[in-house]
Amino acid sequence: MSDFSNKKILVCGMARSGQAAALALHAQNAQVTITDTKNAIEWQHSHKFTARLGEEATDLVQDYDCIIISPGISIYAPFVQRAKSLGIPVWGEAELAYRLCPCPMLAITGTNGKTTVTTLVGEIMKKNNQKTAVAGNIGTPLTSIVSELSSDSLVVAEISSFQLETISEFRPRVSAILNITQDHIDRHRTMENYIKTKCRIFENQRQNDICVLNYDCEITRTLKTQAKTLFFTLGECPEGARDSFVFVRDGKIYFQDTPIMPLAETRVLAENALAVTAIAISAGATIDSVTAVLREFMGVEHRIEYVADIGGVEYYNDSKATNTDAAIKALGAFGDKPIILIAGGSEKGLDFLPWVRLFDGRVSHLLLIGETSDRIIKACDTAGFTDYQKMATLEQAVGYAKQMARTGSVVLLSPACASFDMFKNFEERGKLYKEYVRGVI
Ligand code: UMA
Repeated sequence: MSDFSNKKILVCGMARSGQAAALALHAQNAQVTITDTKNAIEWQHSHKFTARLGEEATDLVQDYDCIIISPGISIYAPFVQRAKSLGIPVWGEAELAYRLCPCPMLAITGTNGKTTVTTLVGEIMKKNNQKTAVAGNIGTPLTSIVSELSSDSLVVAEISSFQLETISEFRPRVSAILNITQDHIDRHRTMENYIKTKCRIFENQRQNDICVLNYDCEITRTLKTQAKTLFFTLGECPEGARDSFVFVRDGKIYFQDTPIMPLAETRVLAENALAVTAIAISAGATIDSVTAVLREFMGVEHRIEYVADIGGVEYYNDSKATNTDAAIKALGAFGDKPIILIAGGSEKGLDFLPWVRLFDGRVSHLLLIGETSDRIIKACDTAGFTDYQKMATLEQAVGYAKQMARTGSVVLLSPACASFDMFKNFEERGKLYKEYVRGVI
C-alpha cells in the first residue's frame, strides 16, 4: 500500500513520531484516527483527527486498513498482536515514511555511534546535494520531512532496532550496521532477537545496493547480505579483499585502493571516521567533502560532550551512553586522568560487570543515581571496586562531584543506562547535567 487516499488508518502513540505520521497521512487524504494510552495530549493539530485516548487499542484495530505504531510501542503489545492475527498490516512510522519518500535513503543503525555517524554523513551529503535531509531516531521523525522531499533529494536516516521491528518494504540504497553489542534486551527479550532485528536493515536490499558493516565487530563481520558488502576495519584488510574494504594503512584511511586522509587529522572516533567514509563515498560523495567534514567536526551534543573547565576540573556530558558498551567507550577517552563517574538510570536488563571491571585505575569515585543503582553496586562488589556512593538526584551527584574533584580530574556523566526513571529522555538528563555543572540552576 502506498496510496493512502480514503484508507482508514489508526496511528498509535502521539508523541513526535505519531504526530508526524498522522499529519503525513492527513496530507494523503487518509481517514486517520489517533490513539494514545495517555488520557490527554497537548497538540495543536489534534482537532483535525478522531481521537481515542486513554484506552488500549486492542478493541479498535479490526476497523482499520492499517495500523501505524510509534517506535516506543513494542510489537508484543496485545493490540499489535491482535491486528497481526487479523491480517491487518502493522507498520512503524519509519516504514510509512519509506513508502511516502520520493528519493533514495541511506539508513544507519548499530548499538552505538549512529547519531554521530548519521550527523557526519548528513553534513557530507549536504555538501554534495543541497537537498539532503537528516532524520529518524536522531530526533526528527522521518514522516515529518517527506513533504519537503523531491526525487532529487536524499535522506540520511538514523534507524533504531525499535523502528526496524516494524518495517516491511523499507529498502535503503546504502545501509550500515556500525556494531552490535548488548542493548534493549527488555524490549527485544533476547540478544538473538536484537541481532535479527538489527539485520532487518538490509533484508530488502538487492545486489545493486550497498551494506556497510564493521569487520572489527564479531557479530557484524559474519553477516551475509544480498547487497554488495563494504566492510570497515581499523586494521589491514585481508589479502585480496580491498574492493570490499575501507581500512587503515600507515595511519591513513583508504577507501578500497584510494587514500582518503590521515586518521590523525580528525577528532572523530576512528571507527566512526571509517564508517562515515564508507557510507558517504558509497553514496556518491566526493573525497574532498568527506575530508572537509571529518576535519571540521567538533562533536555531537550528549556524546562525550565537553561542558566546562572549572578550576582545572573538566566536565563532560555523555548522557547518550544508555548502555554499557557506549559507557565503556567513554571510559577510554580520557587517558590516565582520574574520572569521577556519574552513572545509573532506568532498568533494561543489561549486564554491568564488563563495564565495572574497567573502573580499576580509571574511575576514582562512582556516584550512582536511578533504579539500577543497586544492581550496579552488586557488580562493583563482584569486581572488587569499592569507591561508590548512592545519590538521591543528579543535582546532588553533580554537587558532590564538584566537592570531591581535584585539579586534573574529569567529572563524567556516562550513565550506561536509559533515563526514563528520572527524566523525560537522555536529552533532558544531559541538559540538566550541563546546567548543574555551570551552576545555572
Ligand atoms: N504509547 C502508547 N502506547 C504504548 C506505548 C507508548 O500510546 O504502548 C505512547 C506514549 O504515551 C507516548 C508515545 O507513545 O505518547 C511515545 O512514543 P515514542 O516513545 O515512540 O516517542 P517519540 O517522541 O515518537 O520518539 C520516537 C523515538 N523513541 C523511541 O524509540 C523510544 C525517538 O528515539 C526518536 O528520536 C523519535 O521517535 C523520532 O524519530 C529516542 C530513543 O530513545 C531518542 N530511541 C532509542 C535509542 O536511541 O536507544 C531506540
